[in-house]
Amino acid sequence: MRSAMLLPVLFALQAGCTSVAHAMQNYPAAWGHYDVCKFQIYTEEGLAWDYMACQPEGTDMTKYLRVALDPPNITCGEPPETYCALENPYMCNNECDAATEELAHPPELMFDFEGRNPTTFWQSTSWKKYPKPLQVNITLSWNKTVELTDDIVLTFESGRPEQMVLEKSLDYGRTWTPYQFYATDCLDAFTMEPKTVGDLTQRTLLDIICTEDYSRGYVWKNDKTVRFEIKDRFALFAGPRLHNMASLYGQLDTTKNLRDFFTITDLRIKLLKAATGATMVDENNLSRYFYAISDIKVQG
Ligand SMILES: [Ca+2]
Repeated sequence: MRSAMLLPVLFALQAGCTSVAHAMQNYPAAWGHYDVCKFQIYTEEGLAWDYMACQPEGTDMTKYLRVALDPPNITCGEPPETYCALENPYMCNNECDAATEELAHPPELMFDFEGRNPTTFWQSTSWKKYPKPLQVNITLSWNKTVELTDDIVLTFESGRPEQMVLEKSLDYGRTWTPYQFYATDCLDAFTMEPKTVGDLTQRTLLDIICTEDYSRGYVWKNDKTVRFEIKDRFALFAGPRLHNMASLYGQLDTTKNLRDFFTITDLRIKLLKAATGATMVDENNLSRYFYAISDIKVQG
């Protein structure tokens, strides 16, 4: 994970995760609760050795999670439903039938291998109980602690939600804290000033923000992703001195707040308002509004 994410310039070549503390008197035998690893880096002066906390490679954590939906019966297809397109209320050829494999959209399709065409996706029932907005919680649980090493990326097959909160738990779902708020209008939805990760500084890199970057109305055809920007926050922590990025995890290990921030046992995606693509909701055609997610990426 380090070579892929934390060292975009240095291109660390990790030479195995063997402890070399016995050979390096200037370095501790362990860095926090990690052994110390020796690895090769490219610097402006050429190849050099550096030392840092041993870490396993980052891996696709969606292979190991348990997913729970709330309400539990919110997945489409029981009974079969027909949907209209968000951008065209007269285009109603989207069918969901839980009993037919080709027309079913169960939650596991958020985590299968994506790359085929057409995409596979989970889909909710449509927003039929207007004016109560369709709200869905998607909880991902690992039953162990996971250190995030890359951005969390959600890909929405229909429009991106107009309001959403990404939350995390560090105690197996007993308590939750927000990671990021997402809305077309942050002030209106959450009484928060809209910000982007670019507004954060080294001093404020653990601030919880509301962003409007991923909720813009009709452009969803071109950009379907909603991100939580782990890498940008890591880069803020490492600062401009890229040579120091190699010891990032060693520093993280001794900086509890930082470490806790990037560590989770569970994630919760609170979908609070589906895409409407318009200021006015078409109350006569609520089958245009629903959530559909084709992919969730969590690396750790
Ligand atoms: Ca999929």
